[in-house]
Amino acid sequence: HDNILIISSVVDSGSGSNRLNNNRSMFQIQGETFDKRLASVADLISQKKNIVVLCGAGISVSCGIPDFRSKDNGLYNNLNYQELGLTCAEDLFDLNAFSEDPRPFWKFVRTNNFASGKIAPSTSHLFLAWLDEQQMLLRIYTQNIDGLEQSAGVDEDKIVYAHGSFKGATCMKCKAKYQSSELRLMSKQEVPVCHRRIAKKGKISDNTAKTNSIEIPPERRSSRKRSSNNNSMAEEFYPPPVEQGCCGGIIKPNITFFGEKLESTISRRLEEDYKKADALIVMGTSLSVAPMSKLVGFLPDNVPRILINRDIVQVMKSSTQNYKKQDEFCLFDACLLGNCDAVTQAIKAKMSNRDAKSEYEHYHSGRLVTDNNNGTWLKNQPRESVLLFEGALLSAATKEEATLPAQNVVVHCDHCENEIKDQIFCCKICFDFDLCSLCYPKVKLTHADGKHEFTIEST
Ligand code: CNA
Repeated sequence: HDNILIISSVVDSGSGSNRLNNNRSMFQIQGETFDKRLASVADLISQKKNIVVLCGAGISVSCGIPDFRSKDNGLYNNLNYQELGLTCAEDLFDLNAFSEDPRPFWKFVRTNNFASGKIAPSTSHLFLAWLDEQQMLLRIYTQNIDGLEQSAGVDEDKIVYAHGSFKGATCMKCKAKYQSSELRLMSKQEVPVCHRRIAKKGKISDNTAKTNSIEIPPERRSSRKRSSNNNSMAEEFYPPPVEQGCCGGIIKPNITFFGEKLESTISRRLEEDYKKADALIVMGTSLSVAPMSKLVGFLPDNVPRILINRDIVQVMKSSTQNYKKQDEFCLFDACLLGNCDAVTQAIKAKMSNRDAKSEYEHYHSGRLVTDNNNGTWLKNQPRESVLLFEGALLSAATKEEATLPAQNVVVHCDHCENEIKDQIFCCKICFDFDLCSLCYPKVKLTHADGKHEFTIEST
């Protein structure tokens, strides 16, 4: 699990679903009209006191921060990576690429004001703050690194930054910690470097040598190939000069790059929340980055799951952690497809029982998916559970775009930290705990006092 895993595309699961077929208690969207079905979703949310939210880049798109994978405006399709000095857009958040040359990343951060603290939260962020105010929110697991949930007013304790945030930074060399206010100033430099004084005599940064390049163990290095002939910034990177006696190490914001471990506290927190969660709202995420994508399958089956996204997304059943079985999918109890700002505004209006026209006009153009009979419906998601809002994209549900996710999965043993190359022993209880065949025999006895069962998978 240790690395963030990329599952490249949404998958169509063929017929049937675990949740529907097993007759588990499932929330039914009631009503013949769009308005009644929306009210039904709003009613459901209103009754909950411990809502878990899993959110992603989509909720910050209206703040001017592009997501990764949207075909129209997403970074992966639109980033001028060559101009930045990268081989591909995915390298922007790749630890190996950053360690080789942090300039593209920092240039991107400056251009997009990531560390500036100047970006205002969206209606969707404010909706989350409102849920918190109503004491309905148990936790937000955000994959976003922009910190806008907190800017919107959500209590800090209610937010888990699954992939870290710009609220702090660390020197890669001496591990000195920097606060967001310091990071804000430092991020104006081409590459922020550590200005902490070195206490004792030792290595002092020398700008003629790569003394402050980031050290990452070879096994964590990405296998992605880089071209040698890229572009304007392709000349060798040397750390900027630093004052004598200062560390000079490269500063890395406290965000999780591809190729890095997620903090184990995230899994522990989720395991605690498991017992309390009474609803799950998934917002603005393609669910293509594991392990967070597994949260949807991890929560108990009787927890209603609501999707707010431009398109339908699906994930594999994660409790078995079986990435290869096509037929193990979780379905959402309701899919509210469209721009999440319009959707959240509509839900909030319904929950507040307000019918002022101005509140309604954002979603009065809303439709039931049954009104939209174009194309073959390929997803398992029952049509009656899908509501369409402004900005909805149905193509993923009606076009056979992908059948299987690319198995670009790297799993590391939670004990020895080596990459698992053969069998993976996955804990059935923990959110994200895997062992290799060498560690399994000894660790299974100590892990949770030997009380947790494991399943076996092959890589
Ligand atoms: P993604 O894979 O790019 O998916 C975004 C999803 O949001 C897609 O399914 C879109 O259809 C949907 N979407 C886009 N715009 C809207 C909208 N206005 N309303 C509703 N839905 C919308 O991004 P994920 O978050 O799933 O991937 C996780 C990555 C993205 C994390 O590691 C993040 O760090 C990373 N990321 C974060 C930010 C940020 O912090 N704002 C920006 C870009 C990428």
